Amino acid sequence: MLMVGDMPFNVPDMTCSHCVGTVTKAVRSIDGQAVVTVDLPTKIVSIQTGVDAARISHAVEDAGYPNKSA
Ligand SMILES: [Cu+2]
Repeated sequence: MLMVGDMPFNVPDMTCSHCVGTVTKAVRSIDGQAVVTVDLPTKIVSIQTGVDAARISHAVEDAGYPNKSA
C-alpha cells in the first residue's frame, strides 16, 4: 500500500479551464488514480498521489506548465 500525501504545486501559467484540463491529464498520465484539486485564482494544484512529487512535476512541465512545490 502506497503512502498517499497531499502535494501542492504552484503552476503560474495556468489561466483557464483548458489549462486545468491539460495539467490534470498530465498528472493522470503518471497516476491514473490521482485526486487532482485545482484552485485557479491562486494557481495551486493539490494532488493526492502515491507517486513521487518529482515525477508529477516533470510530467506537468512537459505538458507546458512549469511549476514548483507550493
Ligand atoms: Cu488555459
